[in-house]
Amino acid sequence: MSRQKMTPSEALVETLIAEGVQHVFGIVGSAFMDALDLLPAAGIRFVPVAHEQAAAHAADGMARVTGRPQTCIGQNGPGIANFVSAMTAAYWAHSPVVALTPEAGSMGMGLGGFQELDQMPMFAKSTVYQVRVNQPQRMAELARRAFYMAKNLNGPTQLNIPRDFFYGVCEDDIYPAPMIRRGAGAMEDLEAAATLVLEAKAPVIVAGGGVSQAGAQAEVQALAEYLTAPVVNSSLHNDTFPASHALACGPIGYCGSKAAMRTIQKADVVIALGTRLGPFGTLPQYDMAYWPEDAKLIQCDTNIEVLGLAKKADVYSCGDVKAFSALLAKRLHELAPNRAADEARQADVEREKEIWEAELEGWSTSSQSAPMHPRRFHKEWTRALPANAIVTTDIGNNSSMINAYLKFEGTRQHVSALSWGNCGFAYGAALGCKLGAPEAPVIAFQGDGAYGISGLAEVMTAVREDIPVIAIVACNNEWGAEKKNQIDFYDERYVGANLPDNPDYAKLAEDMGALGMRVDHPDQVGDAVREAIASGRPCVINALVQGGKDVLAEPFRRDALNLPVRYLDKYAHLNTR
Ligand SMILES: Cc1ncc(C[n+]2csc(CCOP(=O)(O)OP(=O)(O)O)c2C)c(N)n1
Ligand SMILES: [Mg+2]
Repeated sequence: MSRQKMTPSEALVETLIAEGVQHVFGIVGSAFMDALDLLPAAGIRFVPVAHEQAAAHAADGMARVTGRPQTCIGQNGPGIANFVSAMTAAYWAHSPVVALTPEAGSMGMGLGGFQELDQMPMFAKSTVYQVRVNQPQRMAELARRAFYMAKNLNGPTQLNIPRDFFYGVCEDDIYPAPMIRRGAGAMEDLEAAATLVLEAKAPVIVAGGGVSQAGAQAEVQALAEYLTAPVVNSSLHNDTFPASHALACGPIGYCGSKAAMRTIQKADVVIALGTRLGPFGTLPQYDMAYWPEDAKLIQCDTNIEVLGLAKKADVYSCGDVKAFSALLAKRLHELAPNRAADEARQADVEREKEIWEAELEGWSTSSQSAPMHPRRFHKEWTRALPANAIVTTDIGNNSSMINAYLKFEGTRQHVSALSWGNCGFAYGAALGCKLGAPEAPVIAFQGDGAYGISGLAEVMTAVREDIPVIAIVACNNEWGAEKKNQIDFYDERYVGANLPDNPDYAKLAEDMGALGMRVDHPDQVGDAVREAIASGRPCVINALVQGGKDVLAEPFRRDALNLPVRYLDKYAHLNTR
């Protein structure tokens, strides 16, 4: 488009079109009526939600499955404040969400008018870029910049728009922001990595979220096969390496795969691809301090900020993991063309996997009870998923347990709350995933507590907007993950940890116009999942599972809790016995 006369609302909407945006998630508000009015004619679907948090989660989920920036919008003040938690989830997930945040009008700002709050500070630490449109004429330029930064810094951005700046006249040339290629990083770093890897006896690859985002699975696989290097997924990224591959060990981290953790424990060189190696995913698990402190470390990431952040490495490379993996494999072939496959290592990986699978099976099969043993349930529902299923996962004890069961062959299939760890993530994210990948069954998995935070209300959104996501609610009548802390540290004194008298979420779903199913026996689970997928309707599976100390998995933050110490007499009975 050459320069044309248009309004700022038109400039914004035309920029969305140029960026390939087809959906805007939000709740209607006077602050952006003028732009909203254009969306249908622009071919952009406005997707109204029940709470703005879900709008930002949906944009995040959609961005994660499509790899393209996605948007949310809301009313200035309270509507935009409702984005904060979800934007932070997107920030730590490196997800390109562009939040369009109308704010109080420029002439009234600072007077304490209606719905007024400075909207920049609240996103300062959860965006990679934020800008306030300071002149209506700059709408297209600054909107394009918000997309440029979201794409190239791979994270959420904020375009803050005083509400009167939707009106006026501008002259604009509309075009999409460029995507800048990074390449494989510096050649010196690649050479140093090749040298280290060739000396290694037991290299192990950590495939992080960046592998999925960069579409680097094939390159990582070729590298792994050349080296006979086992591959572990970083925590909550079970979709970064095909689970059925002979070298795939599963995820390290909380409730992950013991095979992966025992394998990385033996590494002499770790090749960390697209991961910050944060504490969330490298802390001891199952009483196993598995991180190989003495191993050499090669870390490649496109984001310079995460290099060396959590672990000191021997070689850093700031590059695209896809290009880096391909070029590293090519260089290794040149340096050692006749390297043979390491059969002993392959056999070791197979042995570790067999041991772990047998142990997990032992935890998961014995019970036939109703309500179900949670692990038995997780085995059944994960087994019933088709290969192309996308699963969004929440935070909680059950949401963590499933890390050992969720297996994926492709990328962009595991969409989790990651290190922001907010209960109430899964359902909103699933709405966006489904719109981004309509052909894939999308499952939102969460506990009953998390479901109450935001999933429940958003079933209305799924029905109204005909977005057939399937919620699985692990109903154990407790905030299990936190209850486990009260079990282990507070002598089973439960404060706020129980959820008595839960309603039947299946019936509630039916009332809201969705399909509702209630399962309480393992034999019902597979059929329920298959029926839900076949129905093509929004569906809620209320799964009654056992809770309490006999079944809850170990707490995650054991490292961060102390046993209680009380000095005042009135609290003396609360001392650890
Ligand atoms: C928004 C938010 N509030 C509170 C917490 C603290 N928290 C972490 S896990 C958890 C319990 C989750 O319970 P539920 O969703 O029922 O799953 P369960 O642990 O029972 O499987 C809570 C309250 C959190 N992570 N996020
Ligand atoms: Mg629960």
